[in-house]
Amino acid sequence: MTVHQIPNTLDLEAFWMPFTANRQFKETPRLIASAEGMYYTSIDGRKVIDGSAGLWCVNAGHGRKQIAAAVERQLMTLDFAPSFQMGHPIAFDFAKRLAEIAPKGLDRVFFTNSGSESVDTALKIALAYHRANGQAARTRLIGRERGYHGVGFGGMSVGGMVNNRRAFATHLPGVDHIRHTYDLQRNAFSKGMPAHGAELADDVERMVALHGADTIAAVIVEPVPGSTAVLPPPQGYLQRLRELCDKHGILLIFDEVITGFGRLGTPFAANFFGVTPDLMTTAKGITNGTVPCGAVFASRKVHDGLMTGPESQIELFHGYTYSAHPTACAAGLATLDIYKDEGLLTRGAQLTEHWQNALHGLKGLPNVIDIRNVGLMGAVELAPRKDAVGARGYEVMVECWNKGLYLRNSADSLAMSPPLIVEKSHIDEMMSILSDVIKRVA
Ligand code: PXG
Ligand code: PLP
Repeated sequence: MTVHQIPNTLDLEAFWMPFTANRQFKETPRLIASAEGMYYTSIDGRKVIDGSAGLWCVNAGHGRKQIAAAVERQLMTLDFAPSFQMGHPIAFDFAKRLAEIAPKGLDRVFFTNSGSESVDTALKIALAYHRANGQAARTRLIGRERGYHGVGFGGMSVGGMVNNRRAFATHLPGVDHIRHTYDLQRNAFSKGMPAHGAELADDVERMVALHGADTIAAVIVEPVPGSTAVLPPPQGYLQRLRELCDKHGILLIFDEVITGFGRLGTPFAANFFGVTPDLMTTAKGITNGTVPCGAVFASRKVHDGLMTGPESQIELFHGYTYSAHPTACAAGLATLDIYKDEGLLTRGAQLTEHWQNALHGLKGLPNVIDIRNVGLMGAVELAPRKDAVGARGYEVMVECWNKGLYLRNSADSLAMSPPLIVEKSHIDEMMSILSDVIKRVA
């Protein structure tokens, strides 16, 4: 296997890289110099197609001048404004525009700076909501195995990816997890939503039997887990989860940090699946990945449930210095304009079939044990090597980079989700590189 090697003229030591094998990377770095449209350019001048929309965030493609211009204009006009007991107009404009495209009923918007902050915010809102409504005993938070909800203590606690938890022994108390829905035996090579597993939602009943419904504040799930390499929900699963949460007075939180802003060919996964949560967390695509920003969408029930007490009183003791940062709002408004003008929030629907066929065309290649897809998300699962889980996935990822395709590997799963400006020819280019690499490396 060749590993992309550059002359080590840059000093890479000081930057402690996130979610990276630092020592391995610094031996054989993969450095990106620029990006335009669907492509990165590496520092040695190679074009690399962006198969994962950056980190699932560059939904309108790279180098959008309209966003850059809006950010520059904003920085020159109002670089910062406090949002605690003060306001600036475009924050309200941005929230209103977001509310207009949100799933029906989720039209109250709380700003954060990232997916992790959105998750911790939503969990805190859920706790505060129950307390304000006379149910202060509802403090338990239920996540799901194999879930990813960012890296704050809240998100880590409800998350269910073992590596993200193991080193940090301390979690929030009173957290539990329902079972994940990945079932290779029954559902391998499903196209779209798998047929089996709706009954796994009944795990909520197990939580209720074990802990008592009156102690449970919220259930949080990704409608389609992304970080654990794209696990489309079984048919009927999310509907059942919604019914059970309603039955037991539990708030349902959809973590749409990845699935939000058009990734499934609908504005949000809630639209795609026809299931509306009480709270919805977003980030990433909200500014096309340009300026850090996140937002929690709340139903009127939740929002109004907290607008109680004397009017002079702060209703929610929560917020970030950079909540509704002017540059994030400017970037976000320009992003929403692009999504609207180019129809990007629904464009994926026209490409889903081509995407599905192209991905499933990899079936039969060596060591490919599963292929999954929904909307414009997809994953190829490789069999782990004996005694070296993740090695095959990592080598394929590196070799794809060398051959001109950027994708994400999670152990031996390869996850892809291109910018929503993708053309069929780009999809074919991605699959052609991936197929060659799997044949040689896997
Ligand atoms: N919730 C979900 C569902 C996510 O996917 C977060 C919360 C946290 O967002 P921030 O902005 O704090 O990173 C995420 C982030 C990958 C990958 O390749 C996924 C994420 C981030 C980086 C890489 O799987 N998801
Ligand atoms: N740490 C200190 C010492 C602070 O003063 C603040 C905010 O004022 C924070 C942390 C939180 O920072 P942020 O609001 O950017 O999340």
